[in-house]
Amino acid sequence: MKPLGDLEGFRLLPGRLDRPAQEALRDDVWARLKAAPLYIPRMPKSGAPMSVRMTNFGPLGWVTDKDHGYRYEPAHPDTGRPWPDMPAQLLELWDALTGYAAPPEACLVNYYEGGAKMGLHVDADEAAWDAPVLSVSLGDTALFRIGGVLRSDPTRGLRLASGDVCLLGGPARRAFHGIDRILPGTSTLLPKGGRINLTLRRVTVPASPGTPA
Ligand code: MD6
Ligand code: FE
Repeated sequence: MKPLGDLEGFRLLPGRLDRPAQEALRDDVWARLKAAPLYIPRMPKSGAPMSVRMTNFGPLGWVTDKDHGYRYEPAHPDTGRPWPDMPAQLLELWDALTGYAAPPEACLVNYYEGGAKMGLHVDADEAAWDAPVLSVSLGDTALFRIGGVLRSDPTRGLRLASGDVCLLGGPARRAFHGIDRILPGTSTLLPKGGRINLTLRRVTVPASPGTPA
């Protein structure tokens, strides 16, 4: 566990997944991309394409397009089919690291190649704000940037390498963060290079025990 300055709730677990675990997870992701192909997400209103390609696993998936903006949907926007199930390893990692009483509902898959990056943002489309977001990195190293709860807060950069797991929980759950760039040639995990980031989120507030359905 590594506190980030005063950013309580941020945890970086370098090398949490060893090489065999990374290979198994890569293969589980790969196998699911046939049913849920990577697509180019578009920004709300402008319709400008993002530089990463995306897909999702699990009962809900995070999507964005010109007309309807950021939201969670139960089906792939191109195929109309439900998202594939979440790899078991990811559910185990969630249980082992979050201590959250309910399983994650969405696994967003971000695929970076070439000059792909992701601007500073807060993951804010989930009703379950009390649940952390858990991220797993595979492939080439990324330069990750994280600041505070205001976009104008000072930021710091750190590297996310293949097999690293990071958690944004507590106050850090609302911190601005993004990916400046990917460092090509830093991993042999993905045959064509690039980087895959998997972020697990709880979206809906779990029913509390004893609440009538
Ligand atoms: C990425 N990660 O690593 C983008 N969000 O490609 C995120 O946006 C992220 O790493 C929430 C929690 C952890 C993250
Ligand atoms: Fe994020």
